[in-house]
Amino acid sequence: MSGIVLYGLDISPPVRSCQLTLRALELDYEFKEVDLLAGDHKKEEFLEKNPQHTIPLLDDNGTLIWDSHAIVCYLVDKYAKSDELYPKDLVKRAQVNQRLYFDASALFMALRNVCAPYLYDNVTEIPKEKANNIRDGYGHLETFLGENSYVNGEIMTVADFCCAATVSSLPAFVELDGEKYPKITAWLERLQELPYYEEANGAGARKYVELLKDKLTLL
Ligand SMILES: N[C@@H](CCC(=O)N[C@@H](CS)C(=O)NCC(=O)O)C(=O)O
Repeated sequence: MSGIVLYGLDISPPVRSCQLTLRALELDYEFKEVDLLAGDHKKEEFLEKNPQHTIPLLDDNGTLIWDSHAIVCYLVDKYAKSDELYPKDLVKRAQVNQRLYFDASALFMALRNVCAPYLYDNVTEIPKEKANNIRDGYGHLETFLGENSYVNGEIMTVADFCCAATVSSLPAFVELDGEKYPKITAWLERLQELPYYEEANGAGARKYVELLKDKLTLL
């Protein structure tokens, strides 16, 4: 064992982006399940490690890091044989960071703002503005992809893992219309060809969609 522990749940999109990165880097790791619905993340033992009580949480031989975007960058910087997944070049890195922050602040938040009220407070209606935030996220990503194979050009980076983990989960709330978003659809199909995609993201994303689809009503 490498001494790397990932705390999470496979239905969680940001946990899955870390799993995609760990698998892309061919790193061994232990997966410790944190059951959010059972309140594991609010227990003293977990709060001591991550006072923000979010998953994923990485424990790399005692170094604790949370927020999936920080985790995936750290993993590539520390363990990758090349900088392809998270370039060291200042401009390229800034461009990848832009997509990472887009996922962190817009795309994933559009999902979380619907999912969390349902899971924790049984809010079963999706107000128009929250559904529109999801549609805006799809629209921006479609534009970013343009004629490129990946979100930052022709080379796959950790930004693809973060955005894909979220986008493959969003159909739980707003359908991803292949005719309206052909670039996103083709990009997801491209990522699905990765040998580790299904285990790291595909299965968990399907579970997430099955768990939540049709439980909420669009207003
Ligand atoms: N920006 C964070 C978001 C993490 C997040 O919100 N995770 C959710 C599960 S998908 C969670 O831990 N929710 C429990 C809580 O916030 O108390 C990341 O990328 O790691």
